[in-house]
Amino acid sequence: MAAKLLSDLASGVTCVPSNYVRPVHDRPSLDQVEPSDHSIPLINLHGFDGSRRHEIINQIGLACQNYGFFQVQNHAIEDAVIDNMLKVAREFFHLPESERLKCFSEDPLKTTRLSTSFNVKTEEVSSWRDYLRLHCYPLEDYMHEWPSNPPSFREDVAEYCRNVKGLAERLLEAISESLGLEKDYMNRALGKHGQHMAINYYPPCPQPELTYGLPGHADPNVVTLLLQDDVAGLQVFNNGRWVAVKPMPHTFIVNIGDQIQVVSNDRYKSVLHRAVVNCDKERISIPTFYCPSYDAVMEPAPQLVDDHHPPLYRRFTYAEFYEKFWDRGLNTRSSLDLFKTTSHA
Ligand SMILES: O=C(O)CCC(=O)C(=O)O
Repeated sequence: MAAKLLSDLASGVTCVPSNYVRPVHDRPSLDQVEPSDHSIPLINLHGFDGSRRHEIINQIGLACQNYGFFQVQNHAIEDAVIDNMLKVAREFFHLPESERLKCFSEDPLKTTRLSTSFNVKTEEVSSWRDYLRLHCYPLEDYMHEWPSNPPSFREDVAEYCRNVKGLAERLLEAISESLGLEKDYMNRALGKHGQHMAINYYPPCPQPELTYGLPGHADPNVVTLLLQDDVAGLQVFNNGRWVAVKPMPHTFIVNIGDQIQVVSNDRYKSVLHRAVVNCDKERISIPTFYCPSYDAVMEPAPQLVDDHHPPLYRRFTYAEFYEKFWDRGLNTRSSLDLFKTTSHA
């Protein structure tokens, strides 16, 4: 039987199978990527609830305007919570195939599932990635579906999720304030809130110049907090070029998603990013996608609309947006285009 997961195929191949090979015009061009140690702003959150709040909000506002991405340190999440998350993620992907496959599904509507590439039902070329996708809020609704092997999986991941939720809410306060909105504006716009995570596993790849871990895409949600191990792979599109992000231990990489672009009426842009792979090392990255609940109604904040800044997007429910995102696949043309007001489409 053919392997369902890339990790069970990758170790036995010396060339990239043809269904992973991108057309020549759509390859990573790794020699043209900007290798930078200071690729995206690094923001120290120490003092956010006290003396440095104003300064931090300014830094976050500038990062959202100029990059759509930033990194945060001193975020108050303990190192042990992060280390346990990365450890249990690696242990999961090292389990025997038969054990991992218990969670396998190609149905994007399933709230806990292991899959491969992005959307195997709709895409033409596959991506060099396996992933475990979990819904994580409210925890008590989903935890019982999660893998029970490794034995500490549920406990370690739940602890991580609680911590990341707290950080996401504080960042959303900062982003709201940086736009001149009330600090709870964004949190209120999300309805009952949603939180999903992916545990991405990128096996070593014999020809990384031919394929992607994930091709360029913008995130459909509100804000993403990415944790990665010590292997580089994330690249961010900035000023017309791809910039490699150097991994830093216990640091989160934050990017604003399409819904902040909508609420901010395009003051902040949801930016393209991608993951590339390498010949030698497996890589793990763990994005937490902080989302509106499916019934939340998204639209530009009325305070950011006036005669000079007409609304650029129509009202829609997040369910409507999310469905379009999965159906379209990871195209570089954003799903946002489908929700523009007619005069700006
Ligand atoms: O692996 C990475 O660094 C990027 C992951 C990502 O963009 C995603 O899962 O949507």
